[in-house]
Amino acid sequence: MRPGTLVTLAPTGAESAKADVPALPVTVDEVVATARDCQALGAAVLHLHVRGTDTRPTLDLPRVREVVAAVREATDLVVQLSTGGAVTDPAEARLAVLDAAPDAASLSLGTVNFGRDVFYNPWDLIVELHTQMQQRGIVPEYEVFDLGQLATLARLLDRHGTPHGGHVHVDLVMGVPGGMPGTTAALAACLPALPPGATFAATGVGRTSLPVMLAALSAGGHLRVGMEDTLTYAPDEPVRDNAQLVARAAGLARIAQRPPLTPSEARQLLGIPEPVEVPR
Ligand code: KMH
Ligand code: ZN
Repeated sequence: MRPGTLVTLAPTGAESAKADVPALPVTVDEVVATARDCQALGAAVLHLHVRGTDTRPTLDLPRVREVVAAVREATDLVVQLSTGGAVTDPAEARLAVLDAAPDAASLSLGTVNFGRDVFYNPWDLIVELHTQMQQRGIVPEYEVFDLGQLATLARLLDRHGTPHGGHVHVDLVMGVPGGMPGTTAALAACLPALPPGATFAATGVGRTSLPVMLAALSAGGHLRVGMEDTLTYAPDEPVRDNAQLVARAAGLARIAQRPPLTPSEARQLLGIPEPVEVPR
């Protein structure tokens, strides 16, 4: 496979309110338009948190299925549903999003303080998500908020086997208040703890977005960007839209001489089969 960068778009998240951030895509049409624009700019994977018609985060299954179907119809992106949800979501509802049969899903590897909240990820939930994804043919992206969670990943793979698709892909989520900082030193500390053969992406929350992106590229890593994590493009300059963030990431990937992977190449990398062709 050619050297390239997997660009994952995380357009919405569960933390920001539409009233505070009008550019946040929350309706089906807004999510689809964002996904389409960002695919054209170099995104290959969509990390998706769904919002209800009231614009608030929801794990309501019919709504999740509706958004997944709409994105699939309009784009070729790998659809990766969040099983992290919002900090208030119960474990059962987070597991139930797997019923929407995404290509991939996030799997957070440990409990972490999340600002003033706690993002709750006990061992039994981690194992349940990992096992259910294996059984359902869903490829996990392991979300790592702190160095010790990579030891949890090693234990998980050792005790419960490799994920569906056979490839381990990790996203280092850096700069969450309560997790590891978004610094080159923290990213470098994670590298020796990655499982053999694993690939990694990195995401820097808030003002750590740019330094984490540069550190990840310099270490051969992939990128996740989007308004889930970043609402300020530069000091005193709010992000205009998700496309602005994807364009910057794709540009840096080209400068690094590892241009963005296509969705098809992303599937190859992650061990996800091509979707069944639906005429559009
Ligand atoms: N919304 C955060 C509490 C994930 O999507 O898997 C958790 C999160 C991680 O965003
Ligand atoms: Zn997320």
